[in-house]
Amino acid sequence: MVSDDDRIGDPWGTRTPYDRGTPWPVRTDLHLAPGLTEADVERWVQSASLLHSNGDAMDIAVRGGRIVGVRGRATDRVNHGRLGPKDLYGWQANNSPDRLTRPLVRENGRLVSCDWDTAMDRITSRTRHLLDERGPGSIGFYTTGQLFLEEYYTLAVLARAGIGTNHLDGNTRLCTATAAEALKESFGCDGQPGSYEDIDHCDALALFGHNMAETQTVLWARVLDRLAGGDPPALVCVDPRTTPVARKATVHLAPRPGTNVALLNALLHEIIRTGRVDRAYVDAHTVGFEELAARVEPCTARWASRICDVPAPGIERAAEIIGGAERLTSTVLQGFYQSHQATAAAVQVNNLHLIRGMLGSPGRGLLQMNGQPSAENTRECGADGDLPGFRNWQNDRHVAELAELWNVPPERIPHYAPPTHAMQIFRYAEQGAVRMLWITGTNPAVSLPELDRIRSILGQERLFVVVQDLFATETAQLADVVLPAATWGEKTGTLTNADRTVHLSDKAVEPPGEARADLDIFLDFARRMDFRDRSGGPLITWHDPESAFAAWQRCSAGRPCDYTGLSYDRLRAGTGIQWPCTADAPDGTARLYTEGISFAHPDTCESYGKDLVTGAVDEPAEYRSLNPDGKAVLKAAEYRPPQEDASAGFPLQMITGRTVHHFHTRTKTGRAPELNAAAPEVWAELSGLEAAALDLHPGDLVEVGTPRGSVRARLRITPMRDGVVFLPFHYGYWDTPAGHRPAGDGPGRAANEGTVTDWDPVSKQPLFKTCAARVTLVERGTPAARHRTGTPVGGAR
Ligand SMILES: Nc1nc2c(c(=O)[nH]1)N[C@H]1C(S)=C(S)[C@@H](COP(=O)(O)OP(=O)(O)OC[C@H]3O[C@@H](n4cnc5c(=O)[nH]c(N)nc54)[C@H](O)[C@@H]3O)O[C@H]1N2
Ligand SMILES: Nc1nc2c(c(=O)[nH]1)N[C@H]1C(S)=C(S)[C@@H](COP(=O)(O)OP(=O)(O)OC[C@H]3O[C@@H](n4cnc5c(=O)[nH]c(N)nc54)[C@H](O)[C@@H]3O)O[C@H]1N2
Ligand SMILES: [Mo]
Repeated sequence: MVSDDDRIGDPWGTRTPYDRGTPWPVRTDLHLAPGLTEADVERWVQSASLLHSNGDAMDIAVRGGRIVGVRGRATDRVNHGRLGPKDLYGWQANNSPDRLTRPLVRENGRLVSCDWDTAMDRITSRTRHLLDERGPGSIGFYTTGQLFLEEYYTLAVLARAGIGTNHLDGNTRLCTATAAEALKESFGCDGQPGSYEDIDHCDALALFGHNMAETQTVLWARVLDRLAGGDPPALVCVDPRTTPVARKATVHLAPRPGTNVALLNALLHEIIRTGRVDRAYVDAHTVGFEELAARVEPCTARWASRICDVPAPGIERAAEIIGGAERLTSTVLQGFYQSHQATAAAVQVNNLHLIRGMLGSPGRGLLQMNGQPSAENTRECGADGDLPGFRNWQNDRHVAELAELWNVPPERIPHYAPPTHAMQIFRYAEQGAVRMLWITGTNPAVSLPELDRIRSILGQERLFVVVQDLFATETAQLADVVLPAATWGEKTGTLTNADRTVHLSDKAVEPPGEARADLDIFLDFARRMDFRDRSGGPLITWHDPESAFAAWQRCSAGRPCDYTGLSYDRLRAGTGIQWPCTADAPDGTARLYTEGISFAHPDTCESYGKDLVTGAVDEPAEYRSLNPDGKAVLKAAEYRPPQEDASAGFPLQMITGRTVHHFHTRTKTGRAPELNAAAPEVWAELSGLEAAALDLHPGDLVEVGTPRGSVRARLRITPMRDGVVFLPFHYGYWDTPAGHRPAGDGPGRAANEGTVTDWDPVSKQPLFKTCAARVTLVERGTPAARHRTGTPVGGAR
């Protein structure tokens, strides 16, 4: 057992070095409430992390009916016992005294507590009224990447076949829409090609816009252990900031935000120029090479160095590492997905792997990462802008399969257009076409771009807003009905991490007060609405997590994300299991595409593809003629400059992101004392040179303004690109003295006051990492403030 002494200051814990191709050693991390030892724990209940997408398995410690700690599961394939700081301390939020314990309804402008019947009656009567008066298109659902698989599948069936609306999406739109889209563009279908074990085998590791050290601390510990062992991999980092990843990199490229496509085109150019292409692989498994080669032909390192403001020799060096690797593993995350030309850039990483034949064997791993713990399930189950089981909305046979499974006529399932994306659902609400919005497990009043607009949409009289959450969040405060939800540790369900590992999270304790599991709330709604199938039986035939899982297994059968070989019992046997898991592959599947490309055939594929620059949807016939045999598609994209770039009035570029100690809008981590104390207040980051040019010093109170809004924050000087300001997006208003943001108030605290309402044309993911800004002095810092904010908290950065 390892001591948990200072996992705030040292998020990754002690090193357990290992050599290439050997197993990653076990290290079991533990944290219990003060004064308790393992002997005091009455029960250990198996679970997995709900505070990132890594899927770290753990046991929850229970004593006296309460959660009193966590311990990493040594037998699990993902974390080999380790836990990160958010998991070690974050469970305390479950026990927080300000959890919602009863439903609330709005009466005379105020939210007042009520019983479940009253709250559910309000929802069902409004639903019925809208269905009669305006039809199913007046009802929208906005869900999350933080519920369980069983809950998403139930929600997808009740929304798509019960209500019959096309307006169901998740905050996964803000998170991993681009991962899904990039996989669909290259491989015809979503599904993570690689495995975390590729980290154990690779000789080169490239992280594209991924601050893994802070956002997947346990996976980063695995990388650190490889770096400390024999035969370590070369590390390439692409990030405008000198993150802890950059500090360990063999080559760190710090491009201007929004120029990822130019950089990647230059890397592809160099690899082709230096003859590093695996022609046999390209010929056997791909289409489109000639077009790609022609597109990147003019994209020399020198050309890219001018656009990205990165020295050409650095680009050449990175290309040598990537081009020379025998076993290349790459990860991609929000520095690509939330930046300009998101899908186009992420697809070029797929192209790097495809032209080098770096797929389907140990160490040849491509990881288009996820962010949220169950974002994968939102996508699989069709609770986002996809149909369940990675089915293709443009393929009538796929829609007919769902109709048969649910025993409804195919016309009941909307497929006249792509499932509506979240930004469009909010637009419809703004215009008055959507009149009811049911929000589960997400806090858009802090996490969506341009918050003044979001608050005014949610605050409209004519829009009926339902919010299902643990706390009275900024969003809940704008709701008409608030439903108190149970969460992790208080309900049972499964969740699938970024490398397709399915974990079971069991119920350890009762939820507080009258809070209920999201699954139970959805089932109750379906019952009250009396949704029927075509034979007059109930549309939803399951009644608890395990029966919901079985229903999902039937839906997944024969699809890429096939769960038919799994069961709750098997998931209780020691480790999570990677899908597809079937009778033929009972132990799961480490890597996809071990023998060529499997899901891109026109009859099977989830998507026929889109234009990478405009996002225009390709027709089935186009796809069939381009890719009749279902190979991988090498899609080229030209670089286009960002729409909103630095200008005279707003001379800097603003990027936003995360810190190791907080999760999103801090509803959980802000209530864990150790985590909150480590980063209690918003700050802004500038490079030393940039700060000097603006005559600013660490600890100064500054205003970061964009054309849409502004934030006040203390300044930190950190090593990063000049010309860029960074804001963490974690801070909202629930823990300010007012508890909310007063209307018409001046500068705020949330980074999204200033971000832009714009999205990638292909994945529709908002651009949280590309807009123009200015930084001005509000008040000089005192020496104390300087000391507090001048150096990064806890040594983590
Ligand atoms: N501690 C912590 N961990 C988390 C979360 C959390 O909130 N806190 N959230 C989870 C979730 S949902 C997600 S989605 C992931 C996100 O995980 P990450 O993607 O690792 O996190 P971010 O900080 O959003 O962005 C990563 C990096 O992108 C860089 N970047 C910004 N603009 C550009 C650009 O134009 N080009 C390039 N190349 N890089 C750029 C930023 O400098 C930043 O360091 O983390 C997960 N894990
Ligand atoms: N500027 C900027 N904005 C961003 C990003 C960025 O990098 N920069 N990143 C984007 C990304 S990647 C993401 S993922 C989003 C995250 O944005 P949000 O999803 O809005 O953030 P969270 O704070 O995770 O909100 C989750 C909510 O669900 C509640 N909750 C937790 N567990 C449960 C449960 O079991 N049931 C129910 N019903 N509720 C539960 C929590 O209390 C919380 O209120 O933010 C996006 N916004
Ligand atoms: Mo995310």
